Amino acid sequence: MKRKLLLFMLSMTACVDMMAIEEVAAPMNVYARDVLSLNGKWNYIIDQQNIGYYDYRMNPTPWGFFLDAKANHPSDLVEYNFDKSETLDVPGDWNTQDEKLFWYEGTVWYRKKFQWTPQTGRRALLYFAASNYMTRVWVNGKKAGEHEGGFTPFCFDVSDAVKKGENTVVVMVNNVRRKENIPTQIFDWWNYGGITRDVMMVSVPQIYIDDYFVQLRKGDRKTVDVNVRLNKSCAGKKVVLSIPELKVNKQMTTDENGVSSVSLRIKPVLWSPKNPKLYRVNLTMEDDTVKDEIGFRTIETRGKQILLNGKPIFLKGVSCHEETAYTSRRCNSAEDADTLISWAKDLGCNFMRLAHYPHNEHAIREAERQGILLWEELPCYWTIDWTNKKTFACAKRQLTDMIARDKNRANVIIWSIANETPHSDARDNFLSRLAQYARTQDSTRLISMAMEVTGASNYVNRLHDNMSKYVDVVSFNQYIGWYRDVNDAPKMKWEIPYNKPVIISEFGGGAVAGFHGDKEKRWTEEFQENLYVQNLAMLDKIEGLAGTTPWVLKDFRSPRRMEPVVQKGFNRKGLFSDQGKRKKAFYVMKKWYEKKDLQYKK
Ligand code: GCB
Repeated sequence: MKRKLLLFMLSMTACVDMMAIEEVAAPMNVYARDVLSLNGKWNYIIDQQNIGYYDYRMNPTPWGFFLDAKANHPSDLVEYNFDKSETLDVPGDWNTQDEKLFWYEGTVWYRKKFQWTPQTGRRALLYFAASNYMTRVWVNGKKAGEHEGGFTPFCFDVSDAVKKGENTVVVMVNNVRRKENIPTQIFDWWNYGGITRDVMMVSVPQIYIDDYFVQLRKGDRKTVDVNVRLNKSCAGKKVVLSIPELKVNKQMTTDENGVSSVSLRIKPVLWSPKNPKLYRVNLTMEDDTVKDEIGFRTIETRGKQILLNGKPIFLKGVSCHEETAYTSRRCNSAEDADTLISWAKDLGCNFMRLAHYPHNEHAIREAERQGILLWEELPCYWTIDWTNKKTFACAKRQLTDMIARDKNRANVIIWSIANETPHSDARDNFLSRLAQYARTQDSTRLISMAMEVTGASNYVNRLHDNMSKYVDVVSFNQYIGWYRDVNDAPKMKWEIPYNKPVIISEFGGGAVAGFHGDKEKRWTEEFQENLYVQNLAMLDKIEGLAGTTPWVLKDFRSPRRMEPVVQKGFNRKGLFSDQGKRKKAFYVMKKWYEKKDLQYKK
């Protein structure tokens, strides 16, 4: 009995333990918390040589820009001034906000002032939905922490750094491309830099619900597995889960890890593209309540089929970058996502491949509300530094954070771990560990990756990839008609020796909207149209084809596409132009999807 009491007291001290400024897990569903948005105008300073961080011997300087110093005396020397500097909008990439920064790859310092009132018994977190690529953060001159990776959230407990009244946050963002980064040095999209997503202060109790997973068990449409984790290892905390519409009201108790799990029998109306039904779900632990909207559905494979809620589905998809319609900047809101989703819907899609990195949470939720299934992807793109341990750790961290953020979203059905990676033992080792790890984080979704055709002789396209045994869905990109003669398409046969569903994760070719001519003439809409006609006829012959995500929804910026007459800095493979004009291939694709609807209705 005494021992029990001692253990309980020890666990209580662990619970209320004061924390230093440190990185903490980004709380699940942050938008539903008590938040103060720090979005808006931030003063910025371009720092090509990192003088705000290193001295002239390249040692970190204690007098860096993070101090946000002022010259208080006429003789003071301060060689920067945030107050007098221009501003950038946050969230937003820096490239499209200031002409000087369009091509810039380097460091930019940001500063924001905000009012804060610390509340007794509550902690203050500083949350970044993402900033690209390397980020360092200071609050009132104190270092909060650093983060690597441009597309996933991160969060610091800054309770011990904030004060009543005016506070300052200074952020150093650097988007230099490096061989060891994820993504690596080269990639076919614009390297948008800056604080590209929302920033906010989050007020939470000392002990709060940090993470939860409320999802139907794989293959079981009536059992929901619930797992709740507190931010601290506190035993004996009561957590109440309620789903009013399903008459669920369940009290759970945390174990010594601050975790509580339960399985419940429910009879939900299942979420599907046709009926994207979401249920209000409330989780309460003492004075902490988190409200979410969660949909229930199952996703599995059976042989070469993908089953949604137990029934075969054809994934009528399209690939898409996180770049806005019309303005071609980084997306960062539900409205930005909405336009792209509406274009995908016009095409007849029920599925989108969010290439080639995790997109923002607003986009995921908007797609969920609108019944669009999603493929989410890690930026393990092309030839990354397979043998570098830090690179693996970075990829694993991005995978953890992507799954942690979106694992309650009914529309997310596929975690993709890579795109077009060259075969080698080192790559297999790296990616197989990622795939296995993904399953430990989420046992309910499908794993895939965009592979490449490994050999084509005598018009037989072979897909032999050691990674096939680690994925649930075999997906690959192929560019017959663009990087290879379109007249080969009718002769093509396929060798895909796996009893798994197949997704063609990319095919397509470039065209300039409004440029017409012969179908043999590259860059005309007719060339692209013919390419689609030939490709779709060819894809129809693939046994086990369960979906396609043609490349790509809209023309997007890429520094690899600098041909000055047609490309002008854009990859022109869009079915829509960057200005939203539909190209002829759009109608070919749409018609093919209409045909699929009829086939799948049978
Ligand atoms: C690919 C890549 C994609 C490129 C595309 C292209 O295979 O996965 O990122 O943009 O080809 O346009 O060449």
